Amino acid sequence: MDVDGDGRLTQADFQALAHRWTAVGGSVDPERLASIMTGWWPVLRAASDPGGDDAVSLDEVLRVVEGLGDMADAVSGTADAMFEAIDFNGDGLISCSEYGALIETWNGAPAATDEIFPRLDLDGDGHLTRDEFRIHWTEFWAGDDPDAPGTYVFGALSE
Ligand SMILES: [Ca+2]
Ligand SMILES: [Ca+2]
Ligand SMILES: [Ca+2]
Repeated sequence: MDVDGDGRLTQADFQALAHRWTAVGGSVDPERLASIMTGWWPVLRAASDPGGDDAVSLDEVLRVVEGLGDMADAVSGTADAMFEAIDFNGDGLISCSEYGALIETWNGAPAATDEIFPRLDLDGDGHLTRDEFRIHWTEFWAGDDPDAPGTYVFGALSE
């Protein structure tokens, strides 16, 4: 999420993310997607930046994730909106190549997904359903199991 790489989250990071996502152009309304992405910022700031310096550090983010609370709606809303944005052919499923576009949009650069996609595709039918995606997305934000497939929902971990 730290789009400008300065080690903290600010409103500018979320605006840049929203811009990336509205450029993707799947089946979702771009304005809805942008409002969901930029909508993370006030929630995150309210929950984690009581000092009010308009920036959120990694430690502060992790504290919010510990007690997800008000973030739960933002998290599930984002999962659905991303799913629709990345489902380019509108068949209600995410293919391996569509998943690759998701990872590229989040990270701002292409990344290999051939090894990760099969882990996320729980029933091995070659697609992620909306339910599969929600499971992984929620696991990423709220789960405690580092070996769960959802750990890789954003792609491979950095070395
Ligand atoms: Ca930043
Ligand atoms: Ca699709
Ligand atoms: Ca599947």
